[in-house]
Amino acid sequence: ARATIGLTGLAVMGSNLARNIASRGTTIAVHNRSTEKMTRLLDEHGDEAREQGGELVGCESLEDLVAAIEKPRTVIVMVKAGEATDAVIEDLVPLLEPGDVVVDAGNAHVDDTLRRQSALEEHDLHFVGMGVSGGEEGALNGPSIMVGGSEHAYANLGPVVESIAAVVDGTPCAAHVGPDGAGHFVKMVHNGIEYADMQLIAESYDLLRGVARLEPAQIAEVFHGWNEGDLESFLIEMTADVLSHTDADTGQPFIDVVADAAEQKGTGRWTVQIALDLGVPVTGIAEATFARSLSGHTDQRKAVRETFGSDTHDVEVDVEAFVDDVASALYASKVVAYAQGFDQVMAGSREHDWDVDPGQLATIWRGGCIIRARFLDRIREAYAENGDLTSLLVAPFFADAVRDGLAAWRRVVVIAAQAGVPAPAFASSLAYFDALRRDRLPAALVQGLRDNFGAHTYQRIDKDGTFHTTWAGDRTEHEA
Ligand code: NBP
Repeated sequence: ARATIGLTGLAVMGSNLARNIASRGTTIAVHNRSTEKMTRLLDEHGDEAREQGGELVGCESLEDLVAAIEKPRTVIVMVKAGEATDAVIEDLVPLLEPGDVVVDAGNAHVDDTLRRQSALEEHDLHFVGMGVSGGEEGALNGPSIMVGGSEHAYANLGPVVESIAAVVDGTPCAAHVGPDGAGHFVKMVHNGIEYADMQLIAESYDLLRGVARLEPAQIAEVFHGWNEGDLESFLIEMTADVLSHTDADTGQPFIDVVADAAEQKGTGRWTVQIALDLGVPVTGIAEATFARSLSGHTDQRKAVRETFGSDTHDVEVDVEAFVDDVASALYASKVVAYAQGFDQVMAGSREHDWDVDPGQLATIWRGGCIIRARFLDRIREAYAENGDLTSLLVAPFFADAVRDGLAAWRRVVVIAAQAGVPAPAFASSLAYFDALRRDRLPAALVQGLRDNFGAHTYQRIDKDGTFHTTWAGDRTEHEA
């Protein structure tokens, strides 16, 4: 059987993606470095694929894989990110012919994607950086897929990915978001937003526990309720699930037996690093990434705890009102996190000439991916109303939401500080909002200082030009 597409790398993500593709009636050639994973996939799921009208064609070598696919060939690489991906691409290139397409479906840094794309271009091969979100479950039942690459590459790949993606309101959560690095870039920012969203949820939990003194099971109920309203999202639903879980060994709430050091694989860090280069203040994602780093600094945490004590201060709150305030603070901070993430997507798009459509992105993030939420529909609507939004914060729907929640947002940040419960993402999102709306920023003072110690010059609000004051001399102003 001639396969429509091929896939190498049959760990959990690759196998599930291959099964999903076959389940749509597509014939897919499959390969893995160690053959055993390939034979197991065929043994366990080969019949099921045939019953669904598709087929998994097992291949023992990359040569066999390439030979099994219709030309021009599309080969998905779903191996460990980094060196393994380079090694597989290097082995594939001599086996392919001009016009063939190599798809990296792992999480890659945009610089790696651009490098691989140029290298393959020299062989007249097309390279696609494809972001796949939704974890293992999504890969099997419907992920969100962000494709970066040429029109030629999307011609064959597009129908396959659109057939396996999650579907919301009849629209598949898969799209060609732009050329070369665009797919991996937006997937990276997606993960960055996911970091911020999870941190905001974690701070909400901590406040409900540390200030309102609710138990994990009660907090699970609160999240359960939130999931019925505007905050409805996969992560909120999953939070209720994790918080209501009881550890089988100890009978304790699961949340109390998990080590409180959050790990990371790198996409959040990349988002922040690239944001610094682009000059985009993604403060929510940065706080979330730093919060994970801080949690792992066990020695420092111990030393500071032993020096200052770990007590929190009792702050009198009406529990029901406080729960509502935290929900408002969470929503408003979430608007900031997404506004910043979309700003970064658009800054990257301008930098690389990708022409990414933010409305399309919100559309394909509505289902399948980890940040899927009712919220994304509102973002899609906001960009449909105005494609040139300066910030999501000023889209009428979100502006109203922030206005309505502002007093509560401030109360929550104040109470967090009074109680001694850290809420870095809540606090910095509020500071970001206040900084953007402030009439005069103290940046004027920073600029004055820079001119004083380093003759870095300044501009004036009342006339054009660049100026320097002779601070050490007669303090006269000169046009620089
Ligand atoms: P892993 O990231 O654990 O990678 C395991 C696969 O890489 C196996 O097929 C392994 O082959 C293969 N491999 C390695 Br390791 N080194 C190789 C080499 N030098 N040559 C050929 N093959 C090599 O698998 P995963 O968790 O399924 O993730 C796959 C990709 O998907 C990653 O890039 C990840 O970033 C991305 N991703 C993962 C998730 C998730 O939720 N896990 C979500 C979204 C994206 P072997 O069997 O012979 O060792």
